Amino acid sequence: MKIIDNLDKIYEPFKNAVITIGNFDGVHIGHQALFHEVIETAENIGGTSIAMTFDPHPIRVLKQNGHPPLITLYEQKAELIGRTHIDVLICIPFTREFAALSAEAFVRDLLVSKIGMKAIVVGEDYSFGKNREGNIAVLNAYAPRYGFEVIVADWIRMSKSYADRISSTKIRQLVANGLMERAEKMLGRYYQIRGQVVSGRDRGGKLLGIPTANINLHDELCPKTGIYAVTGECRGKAYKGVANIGYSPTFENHEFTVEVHIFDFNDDIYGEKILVNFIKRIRDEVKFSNISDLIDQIKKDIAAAREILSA
Ligand code: RBF
Ligand code: MG
Repeated sequence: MKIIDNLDKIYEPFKNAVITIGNFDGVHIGHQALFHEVIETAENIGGTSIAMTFDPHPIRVLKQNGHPPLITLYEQKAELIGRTHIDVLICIPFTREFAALSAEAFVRDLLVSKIGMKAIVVGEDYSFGKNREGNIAVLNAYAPRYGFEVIVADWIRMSKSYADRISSTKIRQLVANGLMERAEKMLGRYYQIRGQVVSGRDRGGKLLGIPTANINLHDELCPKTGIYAVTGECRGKAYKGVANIGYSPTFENHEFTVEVHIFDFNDDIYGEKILVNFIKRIRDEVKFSNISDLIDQIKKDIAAAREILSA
């Protein structure tokens, strides 16, 4: 997949461009279905399959405060879109100026003239452009004028029920509630966070005999506090482990941490990048009245996680 993150680097229109546009937060199975429709349409007309997305996420630019945490930051999003075998990812640096573009200017000047769009694949509720004035009816009106086809893809649902539509909002709620297996079904993969290993309180290894890698999260969605069976990757090597997200209430300072105890592992990985896949939530965090009860419980968690991960 070719990645273009600057529109000035598009020197000529793509051949028979088939395009889908969105934030694609999570690159869930609904998004994946859109990409496959784009790829198939492009194959039929000997064209180029293109996904267009935005970074930063438009709501971060347009809303002053309070945007939902993201399921996928740009790096992972680009990686997941690449796996679908889309030919080109165009990432638009989203600015207020870009947001002010009218729907017609966006379609005519950018999509048709610059990119060479011959077909656009959109979900049923697609809207775009300044004040979201563009929608499917608008696209259908422009289609004959500017010479492209509009393909509306059905929502992907988990069941036949309308309420069972897959959406990034639902996945955020599932993750925030620790319902990792349900999130996994909608994502088509495990929910993953990425971060850097930072130095912790040095309490896990020394006091409890259970070392943990503390992870510095950026702006991603964090699963509900609690204990989880996890897998992951660090230094290109796969691992299994158990994660704790929360405040370690047994201790005084109640500092929020995301930490992973990696099985059969003792390397120094401070500063390294780590990926963590959340497989299943095991329990809530508990305040223990003494450290040896905490250690006993963590040993049980490790056994439970090993069992879950061996299945
Ligand atoms: N701390 C608590 O206060 N209560 C817990 O229930 C608890 N469960 C944990 C489970 C696992 C699998 C791990 C790795 C840690 C847990 N911790 C818990 C956090 C523990 O106190 C922390 O790792 C050490 O204090 C080191 O920072
Ligand atoms: Mg630690």
